[in-house]
Amino acid sequence: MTNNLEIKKTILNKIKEYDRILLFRHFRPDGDAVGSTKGLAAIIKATWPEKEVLHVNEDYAKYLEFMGSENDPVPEEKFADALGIILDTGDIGRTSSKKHSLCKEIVKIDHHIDRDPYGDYSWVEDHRAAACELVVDFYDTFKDELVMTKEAATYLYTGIVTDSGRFRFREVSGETLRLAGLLLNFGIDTETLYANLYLDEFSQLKFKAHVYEAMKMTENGVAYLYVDKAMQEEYNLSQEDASASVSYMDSIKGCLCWIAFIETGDAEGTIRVRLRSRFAPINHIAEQFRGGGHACASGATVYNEDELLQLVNAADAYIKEYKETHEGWL
Ligand SMILES: [Mn+2]
Repeated sequence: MTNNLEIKKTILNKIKEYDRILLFRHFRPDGDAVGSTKGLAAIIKATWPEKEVLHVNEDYAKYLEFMGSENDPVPEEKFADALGIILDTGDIGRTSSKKHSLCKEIVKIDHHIDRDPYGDYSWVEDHRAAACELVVDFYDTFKDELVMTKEAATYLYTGIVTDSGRFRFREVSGETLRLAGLLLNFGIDTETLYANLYLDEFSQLKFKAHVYEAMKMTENGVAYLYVDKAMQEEYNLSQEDASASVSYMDSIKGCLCWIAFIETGDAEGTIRVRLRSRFAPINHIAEQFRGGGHACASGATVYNEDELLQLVNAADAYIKEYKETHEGWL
């Protein structure tokens, strides 16, 4: 823990040292990516109003629009003397903008497995439920110096709530709840937050009904679904909406792994894969198909139906073996 205190002190000093701080997250953002960057930005701005704090992202997610804007126009000349902070991004190839390479120095703050160490200063704790949890821990460590606001607390709480599956995933610890509790005391409007997270468009519910019709199940309990372009058009789905379909399959008894294949419609025939599992870590399957991620939530890419079926078969064989060699799964 002393080590982490050292790196946290270093990061605090770096933030103090620079007049301009540029924040980056991973592309195709989720609530944690947006929450951790916007939350840290809000803390820095509240603590040091004279500092320039900007978000450098080249994409956005419509379903997170309620969290507000996070694409600041930043002219090239503003990078050379700036500190770049990249949050919630395990692999530097997945950043929301490549312009981080123009920054004078880079800080990495993340909770993914550190397979691709990067940055001049790196603080990674892969047991944390969310990158937002690290930002709240950072605030808590230096709370005599840092200013938390209701706005910052709301961003950070949103990230913890979304990345932990509403405090359901195994990474959730007593510390997660303590830090989330600390945020709640800043007066977060959780009723509005959860309305933003849960309300569905009518068409989305129709899509959900379709998912339950169309999903398939292998012999050993791998549920999977292919969301082709026609389906995405029929139900007016963004890529994020289509990817979200994976979570619709998460509560089937005896099914330890569920996978959504999303046709992107690009020239290469790219099919994006979302893998999820309960009890049995499945990221090694993702790694065999150009992907990776968390033990029970990972992503991969396949390029045709053959590869799609290979992946399903690999997952099925692994789940069969897992069930034969483990007890207590449901
Ligand atoms: Mn995250």
